[in-house]
Amino acid sequence: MKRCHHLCRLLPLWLSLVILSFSHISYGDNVTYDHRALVINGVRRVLISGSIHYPRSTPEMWPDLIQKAKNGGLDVVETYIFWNLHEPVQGQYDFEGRKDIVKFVKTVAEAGLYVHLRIGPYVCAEWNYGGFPLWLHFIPGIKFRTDNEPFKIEMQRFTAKIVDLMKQENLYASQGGPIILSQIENEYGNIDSAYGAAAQRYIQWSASMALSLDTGVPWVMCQQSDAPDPIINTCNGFYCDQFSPNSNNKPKMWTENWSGWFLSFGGSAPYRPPQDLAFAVARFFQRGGTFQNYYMYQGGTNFGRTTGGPFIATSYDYDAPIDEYGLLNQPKWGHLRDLHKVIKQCEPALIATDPAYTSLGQNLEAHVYKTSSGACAAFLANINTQDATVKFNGKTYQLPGWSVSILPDCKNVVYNTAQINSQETTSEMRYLSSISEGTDQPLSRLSSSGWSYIKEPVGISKADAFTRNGLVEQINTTADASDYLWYSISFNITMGEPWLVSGEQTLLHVESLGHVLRAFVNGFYVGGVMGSASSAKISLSKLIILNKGKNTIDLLSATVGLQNYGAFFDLSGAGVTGPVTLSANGVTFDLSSFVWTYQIGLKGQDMSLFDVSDDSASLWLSDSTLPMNVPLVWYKTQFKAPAGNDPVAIDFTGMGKGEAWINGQSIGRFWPTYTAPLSGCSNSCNYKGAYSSSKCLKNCGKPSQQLYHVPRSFLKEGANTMVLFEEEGGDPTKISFATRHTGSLCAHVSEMHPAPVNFEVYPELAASKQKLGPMVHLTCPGPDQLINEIKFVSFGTPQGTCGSYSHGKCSSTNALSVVQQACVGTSSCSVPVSIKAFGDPCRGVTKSLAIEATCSS
Ligand SMILES: *[C@@H]1O[C@H](CO)[C@@H](O)[C@H](O)[C@H]1NC(C)=O
Ligand SMILES: *[C@@H]1O[C@H](CO)[C@@H](O)[C@H](O)[C@H]1NC(C)=O
Ligand SMILES: *[C@@H]1O[C@H](CO)[C@@H](O)[C@H](O)[C@H]1NC(C)=O
Ligand SMILES: CC(=O)N[C@H]1CO[C@H](CO)[C@@H](O)[C@@H]1O
Repeated sequence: MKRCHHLCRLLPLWLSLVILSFSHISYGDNVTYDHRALVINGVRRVLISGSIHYPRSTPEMWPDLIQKAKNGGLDVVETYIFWNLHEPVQGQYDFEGRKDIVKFVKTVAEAGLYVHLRIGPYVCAEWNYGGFPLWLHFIPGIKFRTDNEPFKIEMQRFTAKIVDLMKQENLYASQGGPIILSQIENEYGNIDSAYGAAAQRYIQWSASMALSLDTGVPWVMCQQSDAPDPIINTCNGFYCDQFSPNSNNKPKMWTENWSGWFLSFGGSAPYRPPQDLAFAVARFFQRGGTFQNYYMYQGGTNFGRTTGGPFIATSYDYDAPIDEYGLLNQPKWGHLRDLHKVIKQCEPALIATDPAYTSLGQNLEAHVYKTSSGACAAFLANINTQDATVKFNGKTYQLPGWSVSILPDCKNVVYNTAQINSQETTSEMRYLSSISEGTDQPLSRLSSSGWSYIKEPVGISKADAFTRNGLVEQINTTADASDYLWYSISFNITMGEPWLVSGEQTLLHVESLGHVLRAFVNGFYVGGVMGSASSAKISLSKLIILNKGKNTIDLLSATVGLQNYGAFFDLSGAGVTGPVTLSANGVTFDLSSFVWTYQIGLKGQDMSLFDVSDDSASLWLSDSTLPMNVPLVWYKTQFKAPAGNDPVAIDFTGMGKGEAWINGQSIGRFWPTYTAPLSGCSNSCNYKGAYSSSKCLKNCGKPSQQLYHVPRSFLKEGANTMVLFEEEGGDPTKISFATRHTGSLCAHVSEMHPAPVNFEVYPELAASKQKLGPMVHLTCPGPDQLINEIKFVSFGTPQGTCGSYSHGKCSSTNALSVVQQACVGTSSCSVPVSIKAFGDPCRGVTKSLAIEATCSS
């Protein structure tokens, strides 16, 4: 692929298309690197990259996500390759549907972007078992991620398989395709000390194995300071400006810049302020970086049982610039787009030279890229949290705290990371009623009459159950064929046992490696416990009542995503490893080493109750006594898809924990009863100062995840079928549907310190700027939309954030009519922030203009 440089922008569109496609067929790109940058066809490049993982959205969503990435200023789309998706059974490959990596790479190419293919094949990624297929664990003598022959054979085979697949389709840049980079291994340097001397041999082997595959493009290893030449070692983190590669011949590359953070069941929702993310990116380019990748640019959804863990949530939104549903996360997306634009303006200077550093005071830094041919770009950073005034090249500049100003001509600030020019939009959920009728009124539920059910038996019900002496580790036993393993034991009692109180009561105590445990005694549910992302281990203690004669204890152990990170993560176990005891009066009876009966998975799974094409229809009961708030029930209903094209979500409020299928496709585990801790959140997070994954949290005390994405492509016209397995107990009639859409459009600009304006990004402001000073500019997000309502406007001292602005003490009285006149009925409008336009409601006070508007088509 050839990028469109200035020359081809001047050519008629058809001609440039011909040239582009001609070049695509005829030439390969020569991708190399040097000390400054990746070098494509002899030209050093500054590249902005973003992660979009193909299986976390759908092929129907890919073109739109990639176009939004391109509009956001990305040059490169990065994805991992997920081995366990593609080879669920050893030697049986699957590249269909969401797994169609070739189609994904071609879709990126069609948009004119490059691809960074991170093969791993260990990927971490909050993905089940870090991307490894479970069968790998059962290969005799295998040890993962070290100098171990059986492992290396499999790793090489799969890596070669992927490289061959790409080569067959001519997808490497060297063949004329979009792939300019590949990654081998992943963040091994973080944990390799645990593997001793073998770690080094393994890294050497990984490097030469990758190189032997002859992709014609460079390989990288991230977080691997000893990456052997010519593999480029790269940085992952919230900030990477202090990073340097291990050789002066390698460029400074940032392969994972965490745009937010992932969500866990039981955790609050992390977010990262756009000002801090922009600051981190600007600092990286300020200090010599030339390639940076957002992890994630669009996070998406962990469908099915793909989440890692334990306890990674189904939503993988990540507070990324494009949200889980594919809508722009504003103002983050726009603020970064503006940043990418200015970095591109600096590209000629950035690629030419290393930056020259001068101190402008304590924690005040200037870096200047200056070429002999006259190109000059400067970055001025204030790493303090207080605002500062600095002198640079004889001029005075205001630097807000914790910000970088970018001067693409070394004179004029056109971007500051702390000052957001991009308008803000809110994304909202619109609740729908009685889906079965397809109508569209707020906040109603599915009718209870629409549900049928099947009860999942407690304990052993399948013919393939088996017995073992003692307790078994769960993952070794189920090979992750299901989340569930039943542990069952029966015994006779006389009622004279010393571990019974008053002949019948005893304390049942169970120790488990996790992740969730539910106990049933003689068929009755006595209680459950769950672990958390920080500690999967659990123990259950319940007083139970036993009968004379035969008693049965059934323990249901469930996993919630297998471990994906850490040294030897593949060996961290799950399930009831004991002890399991009964006790009273200081006497303990240990059941651990007795004969237990085991059942892998559920009867309903074996019967494919989630599959709509099944022949179980006659088994579903639809009597008036729909079981509610009891564990182990399968529920089924039919519904009409919400009208329109807006993304769809299900609100599982009322349900406990389980998995949901729409027309046979799993949308993932639901668990609205697992709530975030009550504390640790703040209403507004100060972007100033170093960020960490626990710094900015929201949603405290609320369900970690209440809304679950249903891709439009899972739905069809007419009747759709939803099947739920409820493990804990819930009320399916409380379930509701919502669609996600862009709500209000907001902007808030001060008359005194407006954000610097880059006229290349906002050309419409160029004409008026000189005359009128600061402006508020609003544009409807949709192509055929017009501003239809001004929901809020204040010129004076308004407060609050988009969606909840309020008037301050000072407020102009004619603001509403001025803004209505300028904006209503237009697709975009500009309003000056000045007393000329609004009059002066409070002399001597610095005023600002805040507007919230809505658009309609
Ligand atoms: C690719 O580019 C490098 C450096 O720019 C150069 O040394 C090399 O000869 C080129 N290879 C081909 C095949 O053009
Ligand atoms: C319990 O007692 C019954 C008869 O009283 C016997 O058939 C059964 O095998 C015993 N079960 C166990 C687990 O000992
Ligand atoms: C699973 O079994 C293997 C071999 O039998 C053992 O080495 C490993 O520790 C077991 N895993 C767990 C988590 O117990
Ligand atoms: C060292 C570290 O925390 N690495 C994490 C970086 O972020 C990615 C994506 O969230 C994780 O997969 C890594 O574990």
